[in-house]
Amino acid sequence: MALPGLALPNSQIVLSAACTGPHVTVGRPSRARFVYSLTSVNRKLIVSSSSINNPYTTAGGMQQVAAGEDEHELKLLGTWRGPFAMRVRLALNFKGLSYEYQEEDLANKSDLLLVSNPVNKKVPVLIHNGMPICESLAILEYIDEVYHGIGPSLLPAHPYQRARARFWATYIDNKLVAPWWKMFVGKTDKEKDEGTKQTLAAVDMLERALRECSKGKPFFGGDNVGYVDVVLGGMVARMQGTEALCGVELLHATKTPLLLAWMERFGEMEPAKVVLPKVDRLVEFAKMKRAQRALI
Ligand SMILES: N[C@@H](CCC(=O)N[C@@H](CS)C(=O)NCC(=O)O)C(=O)O
Repeated sequence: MALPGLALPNSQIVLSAACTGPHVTVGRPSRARFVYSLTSVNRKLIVSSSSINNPYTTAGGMQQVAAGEDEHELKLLGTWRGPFAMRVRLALNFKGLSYEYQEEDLANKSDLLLVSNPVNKKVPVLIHNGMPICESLAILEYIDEVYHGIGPSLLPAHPYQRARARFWATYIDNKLVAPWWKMFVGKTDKEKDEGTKQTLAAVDMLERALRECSKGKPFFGGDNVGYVDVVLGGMVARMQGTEALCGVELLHATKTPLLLAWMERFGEMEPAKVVLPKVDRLVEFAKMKRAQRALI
């Protein structure tokens, strides 16, 4: 697709944020880049690979960023197959924000990743006007605060509901994402069985959480996709691939009817559809990685 923008020196590209196509590739040959816009935010987007002001390593610290400022620059370092970067892409897409996406090779991390997240050296990292933000849940909150009033809010307005949403997001990380990994790559059958039991228990609990949080509406966030939806949304492809990868039926029409319907509904929404990996591709890749691990 042609880039509706103007190339500038020093790797800078100015785009109209009103680019309408779902995918605009801004290719530097070595790394995949991706700029996405769902709605036309009436602003200019500046995409740049210029210097990074790192609040984790420099005394300079974070500058105050005014929400709704006229120009912004968002770049996300991620990986297509992980749930953590995926939740950030989902959040950006649901809020209709344009961003540049850089796919990281985790076996050969870019200098930009290493300098942006020198502590954990992990993705995702969101770089906003040169300021890196690390840890997916912190990034989601940052996006929601800085772009308050642009697109739907992720976190609820009421502090109590906000606390509950954060609780379930942490629950998903600790009780679903981590055990799922154990179920998938456990070193022994015992470890895999433990992972499977814990994952299934988490799914049951999330069915109850969805019933309570949604109050009969389609999402954890109620009528709209919210914080917990995008956090769990990062796991959708893995959940859909679980049977093929682990031989376990994770969601069940009678045991977890709400979650099953949620997953289908979520996966069909345009902001999710354009970014969620194809399940077959994920399954094939994950099997290959697991086989490589077994040989080590
Ligand atoms: N708690 C982190 C987890 C991030 C994470 O584990 N990222 C993985 C990819 S899915 C990673 O970068 N791994 C590279 C490594 O461990 O070296 C978050 O929520 O952002």
